[in-house]
Amino acid sequence: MSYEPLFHRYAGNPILTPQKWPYRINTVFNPGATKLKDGTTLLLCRVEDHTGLSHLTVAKSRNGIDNWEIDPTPTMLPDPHNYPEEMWGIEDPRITFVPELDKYVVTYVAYSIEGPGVSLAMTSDFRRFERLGDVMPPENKDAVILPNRVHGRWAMIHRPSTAFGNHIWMSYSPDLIHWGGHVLALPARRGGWWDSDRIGMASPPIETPEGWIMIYHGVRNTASGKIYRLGLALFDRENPDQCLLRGDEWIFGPEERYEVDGEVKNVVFPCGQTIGDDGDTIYLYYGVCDNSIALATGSIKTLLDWLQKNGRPPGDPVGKGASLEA
Ligand code: BMA
Repeated sequence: MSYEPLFHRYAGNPILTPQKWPYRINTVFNPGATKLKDGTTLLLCRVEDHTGLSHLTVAKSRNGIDNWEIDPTPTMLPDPHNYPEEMWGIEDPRITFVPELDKYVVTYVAYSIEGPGVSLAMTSDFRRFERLGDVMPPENKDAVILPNRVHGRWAMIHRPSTAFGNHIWMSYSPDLIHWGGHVLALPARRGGWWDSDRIGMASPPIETPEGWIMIYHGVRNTASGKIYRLGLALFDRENPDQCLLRGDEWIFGPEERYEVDGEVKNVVFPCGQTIGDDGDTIYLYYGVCDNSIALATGSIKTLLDWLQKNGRPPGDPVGKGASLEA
């Protein structure tokens, strides 16, 4: 192992597989995660059926590890009749509990015939979903909103793709529907870096007294395909589009057989985490190879220590230490 192991894989991985599903599916992966008020862990899983299109289904567990109760039928199906942007399915949900609304806000990819965009829905019970529709047009993915307003406005992290790259941005809104004030928050690096092809937020950022910890996925294009790994950055608590520190090395990547080989090779892709009762333990839920769901645990304090030791401040607005990355 060439890097400090900040996350520890659960020995019983993968924890959710297509074989364990109550109805016939192809794959289950990339779940959003949250802890309900009664302490139950809820995963909103991306499920792909044999058409190749995805929907979302709830799995719940008392301890967040085993004895998952899975909805017997799809929980949230695409609704292309009312929301044409969902024509080719809905994918990769991320969940934020928003105290001001007393609701969960789910950001997800709506796969339209013009490409993937970001849609938003609100729910109290993960049974009924109130859709707000497409809030970021294609091509855009990997979105989540912060739980509280920032200087009076809602804040969303997202990842537009353009001919100039696939970078992480933050945008602001008075009403969760109209978004502006766009800021480039974290660029993909260039050249030979592990995160040079594209980056996107992984699980929602974790608020700490030192700032927001962002676990992000970074992709490298190799001769045998893309490799999805995870990196760490720290953002200012009051001004969360300002990156304070970014680590150079990836901190987690495909190593185990279930992370290396599957429907899509070499993919670890978290969309959610929960925090343990000690306030420190991170339960990171991640899709593996677009096939199954795995669990790894880490510690907020250890991630912060690692960032203080290994992170470096951004060099300029278009790339940390541009001289190093160019
Ligand atoms: C990304 C997303 C993820 C997927 C990954 C690897 O672009 O579409 O849903 O897990 O590719 O295929």
